[in-house]
Amino acid sequence: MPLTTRPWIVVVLLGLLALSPVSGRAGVTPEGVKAVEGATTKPDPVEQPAHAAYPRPFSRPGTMGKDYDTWRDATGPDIGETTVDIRRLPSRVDNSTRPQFPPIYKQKGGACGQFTSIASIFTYEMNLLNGTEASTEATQFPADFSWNMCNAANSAQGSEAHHGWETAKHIGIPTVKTYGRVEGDKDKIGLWANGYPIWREAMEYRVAGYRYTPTATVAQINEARGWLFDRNQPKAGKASVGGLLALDGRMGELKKVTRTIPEGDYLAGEDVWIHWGPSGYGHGITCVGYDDQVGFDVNGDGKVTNDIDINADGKVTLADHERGAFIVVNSWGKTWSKDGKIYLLYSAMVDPTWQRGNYLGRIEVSRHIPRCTLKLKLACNKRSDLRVTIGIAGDKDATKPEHELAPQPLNGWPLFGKPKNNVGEVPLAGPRDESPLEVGIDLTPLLSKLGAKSAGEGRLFLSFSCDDKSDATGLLHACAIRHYDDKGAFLRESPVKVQEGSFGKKTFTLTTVLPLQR
Ligand SMILES: [Ca+2]
Ligand SMILES: [Ca+2]
Repeated sequence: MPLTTRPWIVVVLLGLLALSPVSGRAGVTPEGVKAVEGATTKPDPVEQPAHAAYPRPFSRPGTMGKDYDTWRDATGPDIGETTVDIRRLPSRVDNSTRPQFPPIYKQKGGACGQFTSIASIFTYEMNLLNGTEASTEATQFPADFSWNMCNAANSAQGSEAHHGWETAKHIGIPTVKTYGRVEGDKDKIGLWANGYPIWREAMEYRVAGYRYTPTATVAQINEARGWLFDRNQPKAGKASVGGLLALDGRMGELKKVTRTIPEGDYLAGEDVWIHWGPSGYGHGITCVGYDDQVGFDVNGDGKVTNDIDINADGKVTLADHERGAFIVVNSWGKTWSKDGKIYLLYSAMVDPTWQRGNYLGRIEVSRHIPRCTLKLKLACNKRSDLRVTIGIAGDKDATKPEHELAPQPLNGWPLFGKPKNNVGEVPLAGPRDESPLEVGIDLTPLLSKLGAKSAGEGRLFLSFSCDDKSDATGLLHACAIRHYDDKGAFLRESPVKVQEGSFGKKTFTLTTVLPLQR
């Protein structure tokens, strides 16, 4: 049976999930849902095919509402739109051995979500797109850039994978070489990238779409295996290159669920997780492949089986499988579990006490060439309260904008909500640093709204203020418009004169002629 999206299944599932308490990662609950540890969320899923779903609140920003389609700008097929033919799948795939996969990292702080979503998955996908290898800092992407956008300048704060992917959608991700680090020490927590070249480079490397799917049935595991092998898009005569998947595991009391494959069995001596940890909070990890032969005798009956009802619920489902496992890369260093990797039985994905562990996330990346940008040097003593809008009009004599943009980072990242997973109540540059920050904002999407009728000169309208209820203040130090050709090569910079750029409760506005380039 071809796997197609069945809207009624999505609706039913969303309805069920909406009623379910949800455990949070490291206490992080972007939509303010209180973390409930060990809560029973739903019964074992019936055998459902793979389909896109939103297990709120961790799979997408709650502020975007229930109709937000996180895959809408991607060009590849959505989950459930491709046929999964398991006959083509090899018994083992390990994409971490590909040259596009970055080194295995050892995280220092709470950035696991960004190690998975950006430093690992984004780096791998971007290298595949670019035809490069992830062996140098110029082709690796950092955990810290996106983490500092959402950790509220608090080293104990966790983050979700979607924070990194939304950062990549909205402003992009710079390379490690340009940004300067994969992850900083504690003194770098909450610091934003200072320097136009970093922001300009970030604009090129983007996420087009991301998607979560429940993975707790045999059909759903097969779809995930197909994504890891060739994205369920076989290309005749071409080598298959699969994607990666983001996982959110529960990491308490891991010793209770970690087993070593015994002598005489396939891959003897390797470690395998037979369930998620029985306690603790979530931890972002990366699913890099699978091995259908890896198994463990979970119920101790002397056999490794997939066809015996070992959990005594009267039916044989994925939950009863003792053979077949994902290959998982952790960000706890190259020597953790011998080689930084571990096996995770497919059946561990079926866990009604750990809803997050039932889902996998994936991305499609894209390249973007900015043609026109804004370079700003700006200070504000409380970045959560900063409000900046950029407007344009196609006529240089216009008195008001036709289109406006409120860049996420210069408006307190409203997408990420309050009070957690936000920018933090700190100065714009970072904690204890009231010096100005130099940033770049891409104007290309805004300019494209003017359409073909506009040529010659238009008008730019800039507005700087702080939230109505805030005593915060700021100062615009410098402003320039920059143009690039269709290959991204720098053409020219047009400085905009700033006389007295202070703002706070009082709005500071600036308007200038905008050269329109076609
Ligand atoms: Ca057994
Ligand atoms: Ca069973």
